Amino acid sequence: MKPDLKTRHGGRILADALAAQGVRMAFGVPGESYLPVLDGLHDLRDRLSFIVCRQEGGASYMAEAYGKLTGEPGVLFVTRGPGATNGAIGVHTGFQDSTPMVVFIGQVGNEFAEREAFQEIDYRRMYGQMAKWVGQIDRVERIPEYVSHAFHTATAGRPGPVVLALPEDTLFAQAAVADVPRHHVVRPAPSHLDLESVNEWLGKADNPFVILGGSGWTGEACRKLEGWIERAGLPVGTSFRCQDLFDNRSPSYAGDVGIGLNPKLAQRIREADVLLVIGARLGEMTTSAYTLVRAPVPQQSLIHVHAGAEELGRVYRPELAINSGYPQFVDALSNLSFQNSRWREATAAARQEYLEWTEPRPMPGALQYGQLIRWLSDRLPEDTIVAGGAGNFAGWLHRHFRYKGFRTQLGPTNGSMGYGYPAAVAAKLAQPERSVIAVCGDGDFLMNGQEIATAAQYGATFVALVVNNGLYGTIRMHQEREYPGRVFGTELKNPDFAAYARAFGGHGETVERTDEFAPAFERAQASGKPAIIELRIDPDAITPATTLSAIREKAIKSRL
Ligand SMILES: Cc1ncc(C[n+]2csc(CCOP(=O)(O)OP(=O)(O)O)c2C)c(N)n1
Ligand SMILES: [Mg+2]
Repeated sequence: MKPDLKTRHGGRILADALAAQGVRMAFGVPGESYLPVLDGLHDLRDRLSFIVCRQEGGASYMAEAYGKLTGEPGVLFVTRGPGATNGAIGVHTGFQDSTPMVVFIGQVGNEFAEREAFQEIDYRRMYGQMAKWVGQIDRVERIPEYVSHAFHTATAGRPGPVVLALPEDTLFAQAAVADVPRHHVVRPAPSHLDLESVNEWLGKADNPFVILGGSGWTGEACRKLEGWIERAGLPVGTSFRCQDLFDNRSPSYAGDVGIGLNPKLAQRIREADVLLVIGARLGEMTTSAYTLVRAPVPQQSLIHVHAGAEELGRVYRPELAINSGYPQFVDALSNLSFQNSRWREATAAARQEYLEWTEPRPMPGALQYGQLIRWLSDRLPEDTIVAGGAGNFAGWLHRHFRYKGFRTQLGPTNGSMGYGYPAAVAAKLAQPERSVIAVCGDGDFLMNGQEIATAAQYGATFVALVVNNGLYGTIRMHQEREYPGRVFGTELKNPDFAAYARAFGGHGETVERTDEFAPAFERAQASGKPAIIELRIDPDAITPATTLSAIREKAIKSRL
């Protein structure tokens, strides 16, 4: 029997398709190009909230952070040309971070296509390299099929962004079509043979090391793996900005394998005989520019486990290439067990090195930023979500904060500035019961600081730290190393960030000394408003370990 189908316009069909896929929150900036979608979302407003943002850059980061945090595709709506171009940053981030996302973009009607009509862009070409798939829905009755395809593609194997263009005529047209049920998340599992080989290679390893990374994990899989690794006595590192995949307090945790890597940890990885890599792509940041693991044939026996078949053998020719989802691999791994006292000794030594490396050191100035990060790490609830952006200020966070559970870190592995603030907004809206903080640089924050308006509008209350050194510090550091003393294009004149927060109805604090921080943080938390604490640090304190002046002097000496 044929179902009794109601006729709906394209916008409503699309909104219903999203609800059928399980979407409960979407982010965007409106445009006249997709008015029927807004009308459809209006009907579903009790089930699906649409978070209206101030700039598509912020909105796309929010959708990305939502996808990263929940594992469900982050959904973004942007308008034609200008919206699509502003929104590209979150799509690039989602691609490099393997985050499931589905991005909808308004498109000129088919009657004007290919004329370079108002704001017209061919999104297949524009987003071709940044998305897993780019489609355009030209027939209203096929909307449910395209949406189902998009959600399957975004979540399958190695997750990533999918882009769908919505020509105006498709959205205004009417059809009587059925919804498609929720997508499956398609992930492979390892074979018996894969497990036998892992058993064999690990069994004969004297000096193995495990690296975890990537997306597609679950909290349960992480906890299970933690137990297994601790029983086996293996040392573990986490790839760049994936520090929350393993409890940093575990005796097996040896540190993060990213920028500002502990040299002793680097040596351990270089000298490992077997490297078990689960989920990490082994990208440039994780491999210290492909030096920890030699390309294309690694010096270590590499066991590479990845959910995306195309990632296996892409850079490295592994000894074992295992195409598997991570919960599936961890389940299978539980059937193996190892006892090796040499591993335990190495793990204990690696742990000791981690503890020494992550102790905050004194830095120039009255504000000891490293100590503040450690204070927060010791004091915040274990499941606090810490959203960070890109810049040297993040180095202290990576080094001194101890992540204690799955999805407590939101960071852009593509090093994209402006991420932390909107990511924190999305995190607080997605999981309001958890505490959230954002850690931003002065340059980094103002790339999306306008989203404090979104935080205020929707009641996303959390504390953001803005680390003010009056510099695009990272670039200044590289500049001093390459062209010492020739400062150019890296200095910033900043606003009063506390006043900025207040102008949006938020709470603002300015902290110049270490002992001012704790009371300022308490006040900010108690304010019940989106809060900003500006941290005025000494610009000479350029990393947790060195100063700008030391870098300059070294560069000058090396040129004499
Ligand atoms: C969107 C974007 N633009 C530019 C860069 C290049 N970049 C990397 S770090 C950085 C400076 C960061 O400055 P700030 O946020 O103040 O942090 P600091 O390094 O001073 O701690 C720049 C410009 C980038 N990574 N992302
Ligand atoms: Mg700065």
